[in-house]
Amino acid sequence: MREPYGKAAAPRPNRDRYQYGYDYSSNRLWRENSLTHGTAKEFDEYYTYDGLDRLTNADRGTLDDPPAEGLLAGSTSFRQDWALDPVGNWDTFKWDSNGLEPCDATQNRGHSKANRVTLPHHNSKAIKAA
Ligand SMILES: [Ca+2]
Ligand SMILES: [Ca+2]
Repeated sequence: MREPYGKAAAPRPNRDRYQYGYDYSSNRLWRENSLTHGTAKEFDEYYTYDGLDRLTNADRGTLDDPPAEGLLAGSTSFRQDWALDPVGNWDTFKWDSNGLEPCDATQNRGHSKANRVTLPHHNSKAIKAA
């Protein structure tokens, strides 16, 4: 990169450097941030899919070696889960900041035959549908 007047810009250090792993269906199975390797929080991610190749889980933590083995036990620092109906609607969405039960947020939804959200619930508290 060059700045105006031909002055060379100083190279910027990388903030993140990612490597990825995929399955035979081209689903991303893991993401490793190699710049955080060996730190207290590595911010690697591991993903899970259902039989229709739909994302059902994303965990953040420290990947095992090899990464395809998943995250090291006890390293999970963030988690999201989706339970999907046959047409791909979220029946349940869970989100958690430390990866351990209980989840910080659980949202349950219902859907009409027209595929509209009819029953959103957040942490088991009903929210009036708009
Ligand atoms: Ca790592
Ligand atoms: Ca939790």
